[in-house]
Amino acid sequence: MASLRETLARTRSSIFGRIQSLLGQTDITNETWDELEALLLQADVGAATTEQILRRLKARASAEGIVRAAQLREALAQTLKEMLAAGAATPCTYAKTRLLEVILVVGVNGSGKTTSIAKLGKRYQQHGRSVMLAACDTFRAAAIDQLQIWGERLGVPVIAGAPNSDPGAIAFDAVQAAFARKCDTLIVDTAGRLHTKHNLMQELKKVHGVLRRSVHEAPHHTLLVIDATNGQNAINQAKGFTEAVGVTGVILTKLDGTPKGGVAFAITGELGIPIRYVGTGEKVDDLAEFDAEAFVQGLLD
Ligand SMILES: Nc1nc2c(ncn2[C@@H]2O[C@H](COP(=O)(O)OP(=O)(O)OP(=O)(O)O)[C@@H](O)[C@H]2O)c(=O)[nH]1
Ligand SMILES: [Mg+2]
Repeated sequence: MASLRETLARTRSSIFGRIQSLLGQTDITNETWDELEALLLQADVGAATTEQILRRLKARASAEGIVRAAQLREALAQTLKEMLAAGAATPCTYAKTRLLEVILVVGVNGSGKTTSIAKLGKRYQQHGRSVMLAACDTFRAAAIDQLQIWGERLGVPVIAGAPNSDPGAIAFDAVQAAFARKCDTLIVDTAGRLHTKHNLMQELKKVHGVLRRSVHEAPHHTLLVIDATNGQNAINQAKGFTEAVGVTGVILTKLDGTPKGGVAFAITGELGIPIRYVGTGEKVDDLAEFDAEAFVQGLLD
């Protein structure tokens, strides 16, 4: 299992490392600010969030009478942590608070939904939860197989239907099966889709609606899986999914091997959606609970 620090190596070495060297033994000049802005943009932090970070940092520097670039390091770390906390994340909890907890997982094609579901399933199991998976990606036969293979490996039941069957009907069956078998956690896989495809987003709304009508307050979590390598595109995707089904949290995948880890700041800064988990590799244990402090340290240390 890769550590968060290892996972962030590319983002750190390519860009945040340069931010660290920029903040060296010199006085702060206009160039310092310009450079910092350029580097944050390169790290996929996004224009709006970069502007926000700089505004806060300048206010902090002025309030604290900071004149040396090196002194900005700590102030920057603090500001970045605040930006990540903007999503107001309450910590992940695995305590059983209801009969059946429903987690709906959505996102564009290939973002890492099915793999993340296996990782989540294992995590919930490790906390003593009894997990069931629902294969509501009926679009590809291989997608059903993929989830079933994960189910076998984890030893958790998978509710699936025939390829091309109605995903809403599978969602309905899965809820009934979860109650019948006294499972307390149902994780629902969905087909990858572009946020711009109206009919597919309608289909996703249907699945969401079935869950909402079948279990009190469900889905209790709607997790959007975002591939960090998509950088700024991820922001528009997130907006589309949030408008369609409401997103309560993000799983940021493939942070390993990308220099675009700065997109985390854009997700919380621009969208206000908390990042819940980070994908740190392809294996079932390669999932970390998101921790703003550790994330910023992993980028700047
Ligand atoms: N390096 C790395 N690879 C990942 C991570 N998460 C998923 N992957 C890989 O990304 C690829 C796609 O993962 P899937 O889980 O099938 O993605 P999906 O969103 O379910 O795809 P569709 O169902 O086709 O929309 C696979 O090769 C995964 O192993 C991660 O955190 N890091
Ligand atoms: Mg999938």
